Amino acid sequence: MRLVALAGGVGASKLLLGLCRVMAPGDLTVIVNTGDDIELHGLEISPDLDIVTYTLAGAVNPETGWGIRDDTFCLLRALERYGGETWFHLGDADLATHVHRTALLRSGKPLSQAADSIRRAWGVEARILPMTDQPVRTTIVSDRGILHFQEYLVKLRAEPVVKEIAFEGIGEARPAPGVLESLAEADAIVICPSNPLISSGPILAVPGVRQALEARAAKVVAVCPIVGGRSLKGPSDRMLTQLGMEASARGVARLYAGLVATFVIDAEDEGQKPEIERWGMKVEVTSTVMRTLEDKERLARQILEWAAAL
Ligand code: FO1
Repeated sequence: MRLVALAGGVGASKLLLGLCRVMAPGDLTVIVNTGDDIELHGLEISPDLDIVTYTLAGAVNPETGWGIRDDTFCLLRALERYGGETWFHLGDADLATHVHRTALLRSGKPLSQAADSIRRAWGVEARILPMTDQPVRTTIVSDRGILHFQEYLVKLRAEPVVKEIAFEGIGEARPAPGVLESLAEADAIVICPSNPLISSGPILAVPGVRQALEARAAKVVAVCPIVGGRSLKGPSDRMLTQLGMEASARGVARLYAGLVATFVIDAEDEGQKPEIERWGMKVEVTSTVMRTLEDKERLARQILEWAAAL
């Protein structure tokens, strides 16, 4: 089965790891959010692309879900002397990825080629595509001003109240090579359990992607990132609430109405199944919390079965 997955960072990569262990990884294409990308220390950093790559390579730091296992932080500590910005924790080995990507971009290569070069170097078989080659920046309009997404999330620990989310540059963005083609040709499409506002949201906002997904809606399975009203990872719950939406399976389903055939919710939210089904989606109920490798493989197997049934 040729599978395409739409992914953000940590939550998505857990499921992607499960998928790669229960299917031929070469049949998987991952379309990754790049709205979180940031330039720091003169380097181009693509956190979600790196999280997916390191996770599928078996190299991600298991304690954080981002960065490289057993990395050191000598460069960042040395930078403190000069008053450099050290709130974004870039490990030494991780920095090599950013140096390599930045060199490729500065030599005129697009981000999609840089991402491909990095995933090949890590021996990852699944295809990893950025949503776009053009720069898009997720910006948080908050009670503490206009913030880059990483400033909001990491520097200010998601404490500011979110008033609005903007994707700067989205009007000029075009789907990266392979994005529309893979969506059109996929046997099934999975929306990973990522934040619908700032992970799958920017991917769907790239001109042409939402329409491409709508055309394949009969083949789309989405996994809900909210369980019992709380995010599995990150600030999705509080962001939804602050923007006047419901932090629940129902609230996420409403955002995906018209895009999804099967919506996967956790057993804790089973009571919301009839209401979500009224929006024309089939609802599957299972345990969506992925703590162990077995959890990831079990959920991945179930998703493949539900996708095959579409
Ligand atoms: N997340 C943090 O909470 N703190 C960090 O210092 C941090 C550093 C970092 C470095 C490289 C990288 O690829 C990711 C990093 N992340 C960090 C994670 C990342 O910012 C977010 O989890 C994603 O952008 C959301 O998907």
